[in-house]
Amino acid sequence: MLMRKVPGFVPASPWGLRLPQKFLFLLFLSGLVTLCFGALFLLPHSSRLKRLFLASRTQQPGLEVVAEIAGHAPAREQEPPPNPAPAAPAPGEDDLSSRVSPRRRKGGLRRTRPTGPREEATAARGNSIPASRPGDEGVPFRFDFNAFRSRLRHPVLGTRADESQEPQSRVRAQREKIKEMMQFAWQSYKRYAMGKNELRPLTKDGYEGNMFGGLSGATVIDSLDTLYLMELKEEFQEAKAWVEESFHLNVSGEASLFEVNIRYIGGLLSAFYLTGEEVFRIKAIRLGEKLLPAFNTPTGIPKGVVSFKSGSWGWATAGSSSILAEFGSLHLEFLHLTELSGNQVFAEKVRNIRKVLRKIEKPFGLYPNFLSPVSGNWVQHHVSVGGLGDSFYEYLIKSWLMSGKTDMEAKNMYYEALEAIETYLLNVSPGGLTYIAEWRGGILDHKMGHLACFSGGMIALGAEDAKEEKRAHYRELAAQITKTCHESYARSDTKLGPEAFWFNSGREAVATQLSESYYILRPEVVESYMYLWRQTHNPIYREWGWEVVLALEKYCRTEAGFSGIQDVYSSNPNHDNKQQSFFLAETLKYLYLLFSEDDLLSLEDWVFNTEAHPLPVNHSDSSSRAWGRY
Ligand code: DMJ
Repeated sequence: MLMRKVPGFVPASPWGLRLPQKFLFLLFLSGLVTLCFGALFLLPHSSRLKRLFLASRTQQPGLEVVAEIAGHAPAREQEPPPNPAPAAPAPGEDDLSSRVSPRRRKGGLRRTRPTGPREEATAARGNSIPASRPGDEGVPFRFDFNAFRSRLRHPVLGTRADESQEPQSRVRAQREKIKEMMQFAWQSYKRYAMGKNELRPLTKDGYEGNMFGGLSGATVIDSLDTLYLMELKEEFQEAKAWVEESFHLNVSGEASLFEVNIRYIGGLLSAFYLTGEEVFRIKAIRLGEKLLPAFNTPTGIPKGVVSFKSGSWGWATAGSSSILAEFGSLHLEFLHLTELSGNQVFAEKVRNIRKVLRKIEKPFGLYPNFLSPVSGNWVQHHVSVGGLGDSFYEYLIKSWLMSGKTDMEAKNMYYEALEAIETYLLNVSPGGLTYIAEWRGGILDHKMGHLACFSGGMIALGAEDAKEEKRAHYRELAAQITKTCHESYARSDTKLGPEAFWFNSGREAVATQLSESYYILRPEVVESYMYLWRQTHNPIYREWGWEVVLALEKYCRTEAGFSGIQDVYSSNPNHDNKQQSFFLAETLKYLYLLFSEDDLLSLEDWVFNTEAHPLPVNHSDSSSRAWGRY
């Protein structure tokens, strides 16, 4: 013993210490214990020691969702530290499952969810998040990506048969040209606006807009799957790195529920299903959770605007009606959020929307564009297959297809709605052009918006599952509507189509005023060309698609990216200084698919959300989490 070797030391007790010395020793010992315990609180989040000792203070992820359903407001997210250092956890640490409390608690307890970039990066490395099915408490959720991939009927990127057989074919050169356009659009964005929502090519800077509640990088997220399928590998890695390092969810603005869903959630979901990279799955789910307060209305029909400031009920201030195309275009993404999280809340929210719509009386079987989320009644009788109504119909037929043809409710609603549209809105002009008019309480506006031109593709897509006696009719209807939309392009000086075109006073398929003559790089017409090509293989659709490519190059390409134009009837149009993110997500993707083999993102395996982000068809058995109830 050390003390026996000290000269002059006389032991005074069995422990060999005198009273003052004993006291000093105890004081030292208690100081040491206090120091060690206090240090635990100063350790980084990732510390194994901290998890071991403080586990009981950590709450179960996902509980804020439970609290929200119960009407409690989620806790305000913390701001991230400025210039946070990248997290460097030990191998095996930071799996979200390791932070799951073994017991679910009552009384509005909340987990500490990843908020800042550091926490998000940490969460993304984990491969499991907690399940929220009854009986699954504490069981970490895992999505079996390999099992999902093994169920696909075709390789994601196809077999590329034409390239091996016809390496120098015209179609290959056309496809390469479209790829070059994507590369140019991406590089311009990256150079002048990386991280902003969209590029302004004339002023060579970025633009955030006011639709995304403070979220940034819409172009990055919208581009991921297009870059991936075009095999622009370096660019895809740049986009992915930005999502990992710079896509932060701790924002507090007011956002469009619809736009965030179709662009961000849709883009992240697709990126995950294409690559299996966890960062996309985790961020999609976290962002999905941030959208849930929008559903806190008396009917459960979400308001159009969601406040990311936690807990606020924005619906009362956001106007009294919700828009059909907005609350009707959540179904595909929300089912996949449930599929990838195990959390039924997402699926329940959209099933409730369906239920409300199913019950409510429809004038002549038509769905008006505005509904009160408070009373659950239609607000006015304006019906449109263009803006305000469009993607609601699209999501019905795609819900049927995405469910692996088990969602009979969606199927019936789609064909019933289409019958009503045909009966009351469909017209043929004196010049023989078929178009879908807009309906205002029984009076028709004889116009079609550019947005309505997606309907050719939708009707083609739905034709195959219609009643036998209607199939040929729907194929023909799809072809006629698509031809009309092509006419709206062909009758302009630029060979690009206006925002809206009329069938009045002897003028057909043209805009009648300057305010409707602009083209903002929209995809709907080439979207229909793509579906009609896949259905018929009629070369006319590739010819028409190529006309669009040439027109985009001639009138929309600028030194620093692509821009919309203000007047399609001018041979020297002014630019609008905006490269819309949907140009990279949709327009270029649909063009590329039009010049590709049918098994590149085969329609047997994938449905495209309304922002052209591919989501997989459910090929699994009926026990699947999101589709189990059909
Ligand atoms: C896209 O964001 C989506 O296609 C949406 O459904 C309608 N508008 C734009 C493209 O025009």
